[in-house]
Amino acid sequence: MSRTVFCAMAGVFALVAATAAIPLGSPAAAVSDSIVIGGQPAHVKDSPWVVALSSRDRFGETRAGQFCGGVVVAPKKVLTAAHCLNREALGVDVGELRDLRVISGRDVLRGTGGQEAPVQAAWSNPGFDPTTNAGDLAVLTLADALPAKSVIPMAESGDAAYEPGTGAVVYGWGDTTGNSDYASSLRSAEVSVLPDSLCRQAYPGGRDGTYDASAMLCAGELLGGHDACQGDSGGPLVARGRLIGLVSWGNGCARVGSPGVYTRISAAIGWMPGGS
Ligand code: 4AZ
Repeated sequence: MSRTVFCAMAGVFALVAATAAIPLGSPAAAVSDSIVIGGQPAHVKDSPWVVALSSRDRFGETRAGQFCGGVVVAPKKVLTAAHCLNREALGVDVGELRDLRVISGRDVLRGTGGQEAPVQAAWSNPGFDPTTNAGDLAVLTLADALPAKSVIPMAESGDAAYEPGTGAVVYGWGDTTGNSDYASSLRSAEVSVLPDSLCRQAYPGGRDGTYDASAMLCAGELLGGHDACQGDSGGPLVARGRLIGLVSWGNGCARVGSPGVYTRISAAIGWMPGGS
């Protein structure tokens, strides 16, 4: 993960936790010249399916241990990115993470609203390819059910929500500037589903990664300016009231000509546990 494309804020924090306050390495370099992601405050009362993943053991108390986003797709089932849970991101195997929690119903990370649910089981897609980022999806099972109103439906293959030009919204507590200015309260940014051809062009392979339309979804703005960034990984991309993507990777954040790349939900419904 030393190439331009780097997606886990988790990795940054694990690094910081492990080595104290050293300057950020390649992740910061990847986004240091990016522009703001162009978001605005969002509220879980309007988007109750957005959750934060937390481990205070690994990432400290400052942001309630937040290191990635997630999304509730069934009362006991939360989707996130596989790269959020790998050893590189966490510094330990996810099975060793005793205090992995799903924070729901809370806008302000350090606030007391909502709840922190322990994770009963974590399943990471064994087919996830950390080199291309294809198949970047994991499923967390909660011991206790969240309210049914917290669940967002997943858009199946052929759903109009995947059509290029469709307006979509991405949510998270990630970096708002590309300079490690992490949000303390939930934010959202409006983007558009972009044609696969744009991401194929932007990410033809090699240094900036390889876009695979069968597993990934391209979204952003033609002129940049609105995007997900570090710390947003695993969080939802929503269009027409349905989940179409999970924040996965990109070249920096909000750069012209470097759209965001998302895990394509329709491609995973068939093989994710309990997906169909
Ligand atoms: C990340 O590091 C990350 N602009 C997430 C999304 C994007 C870039 C990086 C897309 O988690």
